[in-house]
Amino acid sequence: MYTLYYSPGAASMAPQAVLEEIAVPFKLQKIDTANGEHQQPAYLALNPAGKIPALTLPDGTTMAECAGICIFLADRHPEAGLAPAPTDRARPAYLQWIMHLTNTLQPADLRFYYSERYTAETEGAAGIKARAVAEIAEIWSRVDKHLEKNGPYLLGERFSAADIFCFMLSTWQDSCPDLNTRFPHVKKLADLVGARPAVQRMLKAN
Ligand SMILES: N[C@@H](CCC(=O)N[C@@H](CS)C(=O)NCC(=O)O)C(=O)O
Repeated sequence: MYTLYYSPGAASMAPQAVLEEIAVPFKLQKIDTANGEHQQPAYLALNPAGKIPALTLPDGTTMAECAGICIFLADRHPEAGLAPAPTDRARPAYLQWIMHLTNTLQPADLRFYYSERYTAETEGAAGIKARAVAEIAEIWSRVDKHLEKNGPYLLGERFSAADIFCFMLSTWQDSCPDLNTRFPHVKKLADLVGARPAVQRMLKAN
């Protein structure tokens, strides 16, 4: 059985929604980040980076990185139809979107939520946060334009794990409070993904 180490509202949401979509048995193990459980030896033994999420596989090995976990699970369970196969023409765009989101939007969100970690001077945090807000809006704007032309999903009519990843990021709205009004095509994708029973189950646990 899979075990997903999660924290409510954290980057474990996308892997959890993917697990729900592929409908395999899995266990949720909550990590109390507010009390620093993710920095304790027991969790660091699973993920030395001390970040949420981590996933223990049925064979006992553990992996981390939310985008990697989503890609792995979608490939390991192709019957769920969450990922174009490596030979599929949609595969490059699928990988491009997940990697783009995890390499641009997600780090900008981290700079917003943990701005004090990105400066050695306490007064520097506000500027880092402000820059992150601007960058996050720029990235959402590009995603919105893509969806306007090619939506409703990142791969057009085809739903994939990339949309689940995009959905997770769209729920972090403190860093983009006007997302729903400014980026209506992102909102449309989020509404479609958020209405899926598997995603609803994930949201309930968060
Ligand atoms: N690169 C990691 C980043 C994960 C990450 O930063 N997770 C946050 C929660 S959303 C976390 O663990 N925060 C606790 C901390 O950094 O102290 C991934 O994509 O899985």
